[in-house]
Amino acid sequence: MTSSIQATDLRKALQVAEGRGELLRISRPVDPSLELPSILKALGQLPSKPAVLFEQIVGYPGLRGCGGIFAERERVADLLGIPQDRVSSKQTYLNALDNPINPLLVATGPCKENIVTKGIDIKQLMFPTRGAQHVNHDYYQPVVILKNPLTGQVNASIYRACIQGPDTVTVNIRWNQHGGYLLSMAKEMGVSFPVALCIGVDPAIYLAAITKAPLGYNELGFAGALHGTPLELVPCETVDLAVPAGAEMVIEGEIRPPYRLGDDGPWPEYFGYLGMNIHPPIMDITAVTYRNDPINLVLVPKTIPHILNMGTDAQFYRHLKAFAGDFVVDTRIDKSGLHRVLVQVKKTESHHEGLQLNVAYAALGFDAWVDVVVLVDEDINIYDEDHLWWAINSRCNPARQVHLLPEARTHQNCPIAGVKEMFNEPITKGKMIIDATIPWNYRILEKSPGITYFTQSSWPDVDLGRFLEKGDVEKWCK
Ligand SMILES: Cc1cc2nc3c(=O)[nH]c(=O)nc-3n(C[C@H](O)[C@H](O)[C@H](O)COP(=O)(O)O)c2cc1C
Ligand SMILES: [Mn+2]
Repeated sequence: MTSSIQATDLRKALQVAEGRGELLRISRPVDPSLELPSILKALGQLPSKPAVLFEQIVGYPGLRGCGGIFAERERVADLLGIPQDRVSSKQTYLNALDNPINPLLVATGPCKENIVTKGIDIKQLMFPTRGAQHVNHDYYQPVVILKNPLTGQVNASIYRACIQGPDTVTVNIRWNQHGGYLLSMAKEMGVSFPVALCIGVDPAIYLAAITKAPLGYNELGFAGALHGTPLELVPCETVDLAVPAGAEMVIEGEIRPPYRLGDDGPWPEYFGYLGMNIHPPIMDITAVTYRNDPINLVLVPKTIPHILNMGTDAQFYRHLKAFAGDFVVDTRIDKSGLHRVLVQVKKTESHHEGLQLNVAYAALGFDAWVDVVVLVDEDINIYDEDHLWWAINSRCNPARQVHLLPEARTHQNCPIAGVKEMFNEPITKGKMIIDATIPWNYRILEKSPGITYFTQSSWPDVDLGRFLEKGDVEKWCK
């Protein structure tokens, strides 16, 4: 079932989910600190995961929360108007990334229904969440809009915000993200760095914001291209930035000289561990604008999944295709909690032997977080964990086909490497290639004509209806 509504803001996205019969409305009061993420966690365990709208938030009359919007692949495809099929959805994504549509600046929009510039107490205006047990700060998960202080080039990404005071939050802008580069430019120039935190926006903006594009690329143009029309932006009230007109809430502010640092952490990081205590820059809030009865979209890693990494998936596919063409059949990244990538290759001639390892090296070069590469043949389903392990156990001789590589930079969220950051050591760990492809000489070695040592057992198809009683067919063959 495909929706005819274009999900160009969060409310339309919820309508699309409702139209698909996939919006769960919870009308009983829910405490946003720990109860709300716990409900997301429980919903995340269900075989088919709904989007959820929390209609009553304890302590916040009129405000609502939502989650789980991006938990199901089919729903996301519908929200973004992209194909269900994995390979063609990658292509659609890449076409949009390569052909961005610049946003359109309009005078005003729903996010200006309420404007607060005085006596701001952010925690009164929007409920935050703690996200998990043992967390002692309050957080938002906004789309963060920034500008290059020299060129004016816009950047959009998700960096979490942690409440520090009534009108201050930290923004977890790490030095190695685009926000970090731009902030260090502002620091060098000694100027204030304007920031807009957008809570509850169009699904395409969330997808674009977590997409790793080249520095200088405006992710908002990519979001527009996914819709096929420019995004509508409105100017901020107090800083020189423009934000999505349909945002549920926008928190405007500045990171100002002398660029104070605050306290954030632990937070339930995407790797599945409570993160470190860190000290991101403090943003002074200068204005808050919001729609009537604003809705907060809550994203807590490891509660209900989101498949927003489909963009990185597509970029990884292109990365390996560019290197090895048709030898690479399909790829899959599994960043969340595993830092693993899966690569399906097809050996069709003797010269292909060994090329799978070059592909694996290229995979390791995609990004520093790639720690494990698993190589499989074209008949292995990389989306089926059992099938993958069957290939690893039956086609990979670990003494020869597992390759351990020296330590190199990885992601700070991997605890066995990230903890080193606390001791001022490099965030490094070893890398591993698991080559579960059948070696070429084994692949072609025949026991008898047409039968190799790796020919799988097979049976002809049978129509059980010819052998079973009608009642048994109904009972067993549904
Ligand atoms: C829910 C969520 C929260 C995130 N929080 C952060 C964060 O706090 N800090 C960070 O550096 N990246 C965070 N990310 C990842 C970035 O959004 C992602 O790496 C993005 O590509 C960065 O954009 P940039 O390349 O423009 O810097 C988060 C992603 C998601 C989905
Ligand atoms: Mn960027």
